Amino acid sequence: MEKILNYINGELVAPESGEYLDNYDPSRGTVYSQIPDSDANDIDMAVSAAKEAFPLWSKTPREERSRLMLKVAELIDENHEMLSRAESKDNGKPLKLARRVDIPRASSNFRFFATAILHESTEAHRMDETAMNYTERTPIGVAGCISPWNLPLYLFTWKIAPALAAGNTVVAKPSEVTPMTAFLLSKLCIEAGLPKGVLNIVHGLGPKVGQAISEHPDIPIISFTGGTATGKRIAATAAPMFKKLSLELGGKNPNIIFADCDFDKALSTSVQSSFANQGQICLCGSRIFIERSIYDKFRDAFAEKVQKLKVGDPLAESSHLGAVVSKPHMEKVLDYIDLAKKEGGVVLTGGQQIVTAGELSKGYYLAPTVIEGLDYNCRTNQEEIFGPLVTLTPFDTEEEVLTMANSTPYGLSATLWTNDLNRTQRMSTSIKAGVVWVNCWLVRDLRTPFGGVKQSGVGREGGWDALQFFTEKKNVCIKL
Ligand code: TXE
Repeated sequence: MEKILNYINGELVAPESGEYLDNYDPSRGTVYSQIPDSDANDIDMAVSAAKEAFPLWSKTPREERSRLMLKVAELIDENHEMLSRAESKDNGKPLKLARRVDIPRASSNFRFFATAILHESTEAHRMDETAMNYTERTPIGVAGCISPWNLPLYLFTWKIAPALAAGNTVVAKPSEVTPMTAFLLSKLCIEAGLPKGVLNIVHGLGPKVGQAISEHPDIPIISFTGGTATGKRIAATAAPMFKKLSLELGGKNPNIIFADCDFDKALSTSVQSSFANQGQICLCGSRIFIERSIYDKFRDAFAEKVQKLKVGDPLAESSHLGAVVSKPHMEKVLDYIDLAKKEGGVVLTGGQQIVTAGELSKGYYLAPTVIEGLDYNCRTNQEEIFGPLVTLTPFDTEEEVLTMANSTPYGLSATLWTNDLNRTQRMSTSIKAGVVWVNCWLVRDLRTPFGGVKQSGVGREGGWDALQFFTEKKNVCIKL
């Protein structure tokens, strides 16, 4: 059985403990590889390597940093099919989704930041005849990067690429639930000739390895993507150490549909924004609010489309949904379906585990589920579920739907369907979220800011903001 290894100081090494954890293929419910059960000792080794590599890497000319990162992007593209299959096997997502989204975005993350650093500028401020000020931006040191299981390589590279491009060295921890593509990336980094110690990847459990990153005195900056509860724990550890933090956390995103929308576009995109990646994208629109005059028409058409979605083998071209990422996560979503029923919800379609015969019989499959009739304030509509479950709620006025949309502890993204320009401006200004999509969903330009408000996190990642996050700003004031 394949053993995943840590990538420390340019080499693939076993964990100090010699201990390993089982890694599951969620589509078949079977153990298919082993991951290092690393601990603080492995993080200490990784930090030493990263510290040693920092002086040279931070002074490596941008063109050279860019060249190496573009080589990694090129190798990701060359290994697109192998990485897509690994991603699908580790996460349970349809292979076609990994091919179309996850892996191309991983290489574009490296490509974007490898070229962004070649065009960076800074600022100067002249004080008449008194002084000239200029802003100097420098890399910070060893950056800690911790990522989740839902878009494994996509979000892992989203942190690593800007950190490296800015001239930091990195100690990174992928989710223990989906470690494989991070392991494959380390092999590609070796092949690309990334200098040793520049990037270090340590596998293992969050409370052990992730916590060791949060509390390590020689990691002054941490970029985290994951659940809000975990974000709180990281902040509690890192804040008293005055570490620089970027926390991309949970979401419970409203999808608001007005009667004047392009009905067919709103309908088809809403199926996507509800169930892509089995609903395991923090940007999914899990609460759908529909203007009352079109509620019945939308509800019936939506439920009919969802009912036709095929849940099955992630490797099958015909599958729209694959397996959810783990047995505990499947049980968590099933618990929420039970809760929704107790809170008065009516299941329009789905609501159950899907058990198929043959080799998929032990896989973690859930039917895409649509529920109506819940109060906007109930737990099902307030808590992040992060699975193939959405709720439908009618509304009459903009004020009413804004109250409901803004009622949760989260504020990550929102989707708005209307052709009324003034309403678009009113609503997008009043919605509490870091991203508002109008008549579209998940359209991303890496130059734009990305991140949530409230308990969806702090900091902005993606694009120029990420490069700013991974550098220190200094003002130099020169007497004229
Ligand atoms: O998160 P977890 P998961 C959120 C999504 C959902 C969650 C799912 O909303 O809530 O992420 O991902 C490590 N100290 N987003 O379950 O458990 C853990 O090992 C340090 C939002 O993986 O928080 C893993 O590597 N690290 C996001 C990582 O944290 C710890 C997009 C995430 O694990 C730790 C994607 C600890 N004490 C998912 N405990 C967005 N907003 O963009 C665990 N970890």
